[in-house]
Amino acid sequence: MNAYVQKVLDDLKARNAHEKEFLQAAEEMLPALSPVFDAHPEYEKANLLERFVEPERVIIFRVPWLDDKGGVQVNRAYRVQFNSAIGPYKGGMRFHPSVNLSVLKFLGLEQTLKNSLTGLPIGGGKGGSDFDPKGKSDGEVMRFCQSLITELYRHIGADMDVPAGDIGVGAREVGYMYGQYKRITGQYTGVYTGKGLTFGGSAGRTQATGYGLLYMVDAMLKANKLSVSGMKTVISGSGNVAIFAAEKAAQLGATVIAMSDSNGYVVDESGIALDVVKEIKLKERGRISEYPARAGKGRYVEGGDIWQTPCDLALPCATQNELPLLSAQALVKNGVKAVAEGANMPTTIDATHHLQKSGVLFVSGKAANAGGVAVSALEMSQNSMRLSWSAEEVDQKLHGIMNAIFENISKTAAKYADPLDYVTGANIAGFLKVAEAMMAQGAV
Ligand code: NDP
Ligand code: 2IT
Repeated sequence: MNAYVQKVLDDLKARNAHEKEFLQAAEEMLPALSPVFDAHPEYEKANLLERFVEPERVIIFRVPWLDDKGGVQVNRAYRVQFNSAIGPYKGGMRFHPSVNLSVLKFLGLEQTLKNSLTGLPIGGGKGGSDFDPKGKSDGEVMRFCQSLITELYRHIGADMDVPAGDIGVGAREVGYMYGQYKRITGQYTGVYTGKGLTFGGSAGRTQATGYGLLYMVDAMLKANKLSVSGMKTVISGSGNVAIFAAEKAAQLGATVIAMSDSNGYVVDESGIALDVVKEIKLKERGRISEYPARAGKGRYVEGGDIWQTPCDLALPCATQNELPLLSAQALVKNGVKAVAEGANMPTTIDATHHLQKSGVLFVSGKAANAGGVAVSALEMSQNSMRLSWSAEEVDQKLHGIMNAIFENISKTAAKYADPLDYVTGANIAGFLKVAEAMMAQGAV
């Protein structure tokens, strides 16, 4: 590893010893950037990497809200404004009990390179709260969202910082947050993406991450003389990303045989009935365990490891570190051909290395799941122009963006590493643009 990169990584570990997810993301990313620093000694002179790994700003605040019994509840919320070199901070809000500063810093770091890879002018940010939307009434979720924005509104703006959805934040939550922003500021601007279609949302945003993931997989498989068609596919999660990944996979001729939630997974060798999953998860906010009874087929496994299910294509679309080494070993043993990350950092570092070493095609989240934020950037453009594009137009642009990302990461991989090392390709390609913009804008 380049000595300067090593030194920055060591310092980062010493200064943030308790932030394990953030350090994991940095440990995956920084070593891959070594050839960039070998080639650009001026970056080291400008202490570019020290600046890059430190978020520009972190906002931490209290969110008090009234539950249905009239009691006051308090949660903690954050916005990590990571990097604005190439555009306004952009990235989702996550509501999940596991949210803490480390998780949001890892997500902000990844988002910065992901957004760069889209080719669109968006910087990196991420936010969220340890609020758990599960089991809360609509009214409770609304009051929580309103209270959160009563504080956050002063830190965001269409040309400053544009949040969106992530785990636990979908159209309902975005609607409540956007409504409160508008109420307080009196401004009808594109300050959030993932809005409802009646108030400035973009056609195709709901589907974008999952569809984009499959466009990426399709491009990668074709480049390696393989095809999605006929592939037995396992997809973890059953939220926004997983559901629309499953939809596009089936459209491309794959058979999706397993999906999950945080309690367990279902296996249906005849092909998951996605309309049933949508009904349970999107309409009723229910559990995947209901699938066999509702679909009249398939079986449910409580707990367990979905990756033990033999498949050709594995798409982790739930959360970070959900695919550890043992799971990767099972996938390899069962003959998996490709793994693509719909979630952010779902595969641990040792699992990633095992898959790559074993000849499995692997594409990391910052490239593979960039379709969501790419269509968010298209939503920002439409809002600025006071226009709306059709679902077909947006989908065509999304497809073009995902193909361009694949071309960029594979060319970069070939130039700096192994032509099939799309992980290094994505890290370097994403970083180069941010680095150039940071250098051009001066140090302070
Ligand atoms: P959702 O909230 O819609 O769905 C999340 C899914 O993952 C649910 O099935 C959930 O199960 C499961 N899950 C969440 N946390 C855990 C956990 N700790 N252990 C096991 N399963 C868990 O979120 P999204 O689909 O939007 O996000 C999924 C992933 O994709 C995240 O990593 C997110 O950062 C990433 N992503 C999302 C984008 C988007 O546009 N939404 C864009 C790019 C990446 P349960 O219901 O039981 O909690
Ligand atoms: O991780 C991600 O890229 C997202 N959650 C989507 C971010 C966005 O601004 O659309």
